[in-house]
Amino acid sequence: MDVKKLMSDLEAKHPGEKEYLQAVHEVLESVSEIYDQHPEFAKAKIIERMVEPDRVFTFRVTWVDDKGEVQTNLGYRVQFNGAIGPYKGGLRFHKAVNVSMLKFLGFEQTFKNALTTLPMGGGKGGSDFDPVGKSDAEIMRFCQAFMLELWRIVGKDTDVPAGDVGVGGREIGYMYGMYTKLAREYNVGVLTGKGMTWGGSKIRPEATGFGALYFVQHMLEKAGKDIKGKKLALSGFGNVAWGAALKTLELGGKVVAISGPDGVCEMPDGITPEMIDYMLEMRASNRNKVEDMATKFPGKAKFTAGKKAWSVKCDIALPCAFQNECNGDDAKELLKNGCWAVAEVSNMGCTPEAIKAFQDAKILFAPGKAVNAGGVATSGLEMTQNAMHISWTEEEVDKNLHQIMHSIHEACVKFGTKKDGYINYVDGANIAGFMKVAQAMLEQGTI
Ligand code: 2IT
Repeated sequence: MDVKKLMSDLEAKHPGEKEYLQAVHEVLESVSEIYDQHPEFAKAKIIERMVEPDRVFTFRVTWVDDKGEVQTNLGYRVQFNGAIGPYKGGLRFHKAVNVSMLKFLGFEQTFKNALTTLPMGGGKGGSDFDPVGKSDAEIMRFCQAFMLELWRIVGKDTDVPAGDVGVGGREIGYMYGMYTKLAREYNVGVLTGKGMTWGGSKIRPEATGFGALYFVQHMLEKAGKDIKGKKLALSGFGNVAWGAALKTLELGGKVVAISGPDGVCEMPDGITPEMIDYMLEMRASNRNKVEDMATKFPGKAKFTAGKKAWSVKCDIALPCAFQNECNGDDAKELLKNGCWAVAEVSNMGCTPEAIKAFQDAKILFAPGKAVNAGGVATSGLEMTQNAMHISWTEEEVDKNLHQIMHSIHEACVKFGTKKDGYINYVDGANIAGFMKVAQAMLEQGTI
């Protein structure tokens, strides 16, 4: 595979789509060798087909704010790859959302979903709507206006969105309400992350964070280590960081930092259950400030403006917020402070420079598409329960989630172990996901 040529062709075709090109480049680097061992892939032009989304929808979303002013945002749904099942992936509401960001996320989602062992294709969507500072009524009106367009695109067997950054249970509820009104279809399978009284799955809210910690447990176990008593630094304070903090405590680890766009909260004695509960209020307030934690718990959390979680001394770092939130300089600082394991819980949380620094230092590093796959996997379990018109118990869902994370870890080890014994989890995840999607595309012919 000529990675350079493929990349320069893509750059010419999609100039300026930075995040998308970054995500594609990483996968091409990982799969290049195995691709060349399978001439049937090149013959069918699998890679040239796989890097392009099946289709991209763009639409206008117009709504009225609390002052009575008319607002217009852009809405998107990227149906990236449907080879192994209906499109599946979250909706992101964030002011920086654009086609490049959603294409990168849809591309990553395709491989992630393949890793879950469940039959789900890759998709992603969202809007440049900025939830920061918005009232609950504004959130509702925006979600309803967004669904006025989205409902024609999605469906339980075609495309099943869920939450992502800026979209949680509340937003899914408002969108679902509008969907049933428009489609007059009360089948609960069209969105996941639903409420517990209308088709949601137990453990789905916690699943991304819980799954990440299960993955970390397997990774540590394989390296002969244990999470008990270890210090963890987390970025963000949203749904993902919340679930990760809950499970960390349960497993005997100590969360010593969380962060936000405004700075970092350091907690030398570790986060407490009350503080973890408060993270939910912080998210719901739409203030987007981690400083609120230090204001609420003055003796326990110390806020420093303008600093990242990576400035706090830790054993294990968990990026839980946004793409490229940990860069080469951050990686150097983490390594200098003795950090020996990094697991991306956000999608593409580390820059290529940061990943290289971790891998050169031979510390444990695992990528988002493996670590955070528990979220979408549990969405898949929600779809299964919806299709069967039943609800599983917490124990049943958690057991399935555990098994899935175990099998993802195994797949990474199988495809990522190098001659010297070092496990390159990035290669492992990319190759395992790629092989499954490539095989499906090959068997379905040239379409
Ligand atoms: O990035 C992700 O995997 C998600 N935001 C969850 C997607 C889903 O469909 O549950």
